[in-house]
Amino acid sequence: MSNQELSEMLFDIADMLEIDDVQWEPRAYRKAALSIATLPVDVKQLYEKGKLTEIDGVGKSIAGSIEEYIKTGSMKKYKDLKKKYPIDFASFRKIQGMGPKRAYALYKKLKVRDLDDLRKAIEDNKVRELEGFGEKSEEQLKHNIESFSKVKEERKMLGYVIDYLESLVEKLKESGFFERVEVAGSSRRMKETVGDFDILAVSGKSEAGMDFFTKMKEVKETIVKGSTKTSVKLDIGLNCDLRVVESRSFGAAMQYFTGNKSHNVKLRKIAISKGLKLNEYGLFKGGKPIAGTTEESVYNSLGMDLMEPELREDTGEVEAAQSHSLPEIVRYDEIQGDLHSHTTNSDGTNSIEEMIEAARRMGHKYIAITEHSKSLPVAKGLDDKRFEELFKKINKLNEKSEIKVLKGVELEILKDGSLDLDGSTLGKMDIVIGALHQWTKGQDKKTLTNRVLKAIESGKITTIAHPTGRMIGKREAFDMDYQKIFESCSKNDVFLEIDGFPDRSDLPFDMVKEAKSYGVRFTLGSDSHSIGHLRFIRMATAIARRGWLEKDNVINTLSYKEILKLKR
Ligand code: DGT
Ligand code: CA
Ligand code: CA
Repeated sequence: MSNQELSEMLFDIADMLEIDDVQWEPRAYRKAALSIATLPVDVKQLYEKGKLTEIDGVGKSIAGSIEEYIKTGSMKKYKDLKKKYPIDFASFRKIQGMGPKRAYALYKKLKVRDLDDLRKAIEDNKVRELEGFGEKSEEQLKHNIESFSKVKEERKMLGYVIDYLESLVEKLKESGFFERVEVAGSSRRMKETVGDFDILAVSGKSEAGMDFFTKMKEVKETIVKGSTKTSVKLDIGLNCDLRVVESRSFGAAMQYFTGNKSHNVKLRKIAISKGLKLNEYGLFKGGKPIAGTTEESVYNSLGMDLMEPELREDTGEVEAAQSHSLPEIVRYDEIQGDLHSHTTNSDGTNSIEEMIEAARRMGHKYIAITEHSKSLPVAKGLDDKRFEELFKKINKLNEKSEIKVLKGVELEILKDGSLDLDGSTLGKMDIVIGALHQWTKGQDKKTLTNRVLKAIESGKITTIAHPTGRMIGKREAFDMDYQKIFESCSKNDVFLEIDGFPDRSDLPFDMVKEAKSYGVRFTLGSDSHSIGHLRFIRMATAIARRGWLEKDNVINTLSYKEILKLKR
């Protein structure tokens, strides 16, 4: 049993309970499923240590089901439901517009069980005839299947799998077969989605090392196995390449396999122009190696400064490294706290005390609690009165705690650009995050842009939440005049958020770089809805770094006191 299999089962149960109109339980199962999918350790190990309920979202009842599955290889609740609903929910979950209830309607009326059945039914124009579907929604489904089921399912969001990757690397290091093990590829560049993992190693016992690798419990299937390169399929559905290289070539190999490809192509051209040859084995002059042990030696010998992997996207970093004008990008350890989070007061699943304690353990100096506002009832948004109560509580907590809580809101920007709460409560807040969650589909580019501009110019908001609204693999960015928005943010000293929640990763890094050129500053937020999400601040920081941000461009590098002084 892999974590991935178990997680899919729990997601399935959630979907089937939703069809049965069961309240609350689907949400609980989804939460547990998500935690398990991204757990860096084997669930079975936790079970053996009696620690199942320490998994975020796993209470007694779900723990019982997991135990049953580990012991007997089957889960009664799952089996019973599956008898009623023999549907491939896992595939449908990847397609927008195919929630469990629609999947069930298609099954009941057309015997659609999986993606192939669905494609056929659409081809035969049968879906449009069903109640609640129609021609338009049939076409929409067709589009969604085409655009997302093929490409996107092969890439994974790094935020969900980075802990897993790091624990894999840790195990390789501890095996004793390798002198060095390092992550390369898109994961090293901290790209928000990754197509596969690339790991580089140095080993005097590479045959044995590769044996160890292919026998790891995370490995589902070996694709190719050799003493210098082995590729496997992992249980989380990603491939992983492990390459063993010579110590003297390690720097050149790290450079090459970190990429990206077009960054490499540029480097190779520069080498050629200097009469040199660059490849994954080193930098050569007339067949003689002149650099390659370290990455720095490779870059320096090409007349360039060494740069952080996050910058290597061929967006000007090669030229900047040549002219010694690389930005000094913000460091992970310069981030003092998290500026976007939720608790059980709105749609989060941990209490404020639990969130604070978890943030403290991470080393944060502060955390902003930014609950939703009243016009977002699906997220249990708060009105003025409830915010006032919450702030009284926060003031009390702040008195005795070393980690400070910033009082905030994720405030609905209403249909016409006005704000969801009035001045007096807003005045008591340390951070006001304006957000678009509703009425965006019906508005054209100009209307949507003006709506955001009005909020920026109100003088009442600190920052704009997840500015493009995109959801990776699910929803495109809003069509807005972003240049105007950047200009106005800069003029009014309103910040833009970099939301590190993996599905959002918003602003995207290329837009961060563009906004920076307008003089915009940024707030970083994990957008946590539970303590397990707090780790996504790292992903927000990665995007900041990929967008060339320096310490001064990022509000989270300020102390609690300095942030309070920013209040308008
Ligand atoms: P991914 O896996 O799609 O998320 O992205 P990467 O960047 O990890 O790409 P991958 O795994 O195909 O290859 C790892 C690195 O190897 C890549 O970043 C640069 C280098 N590389 C791969 N193919 C080529 C190539 O054709 N030419 C050059 N110069 N470098 C390449
Ligand atoms: Ca890769
Ligand atoms: Ca690869």
